[in-house]
Amino acid sequence: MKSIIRISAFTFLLCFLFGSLQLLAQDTKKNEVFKVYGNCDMCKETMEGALKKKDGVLKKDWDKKTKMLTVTYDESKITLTQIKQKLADVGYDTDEIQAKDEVYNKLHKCCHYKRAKDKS
Ligand SMILES: [Cu+2]
Repeated sequence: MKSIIRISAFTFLLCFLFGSLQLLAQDTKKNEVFKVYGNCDMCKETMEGALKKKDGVLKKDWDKKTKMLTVTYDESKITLTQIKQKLADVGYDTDEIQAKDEVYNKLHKCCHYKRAKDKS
């Protein structure tokens, strides 16, 4: 009889631990919406392709009209700045991080969006 109590207590403890671990894991999920400069569907593909699940980006959706990118990411794996850096690496500016000119220049002609830092 004693062992049954012990086993159920153990099971209960396990469930409790597992449950709280799952809660902790969910807590690291974050949602952000921010502007990414771009033009067209090709831009959307490039941007979204740069943000990978294995790096911690769970969901991404760039709106061509509003130029707003909605991301859901795992804070324990990637930071918002790192996400913006990844976008800059493939040629897309955010207000925080700008792409290098050489990367921007390599973008397809139709993807040459008007840059925030453009003087023209
Ligand atoms: Cu484009």
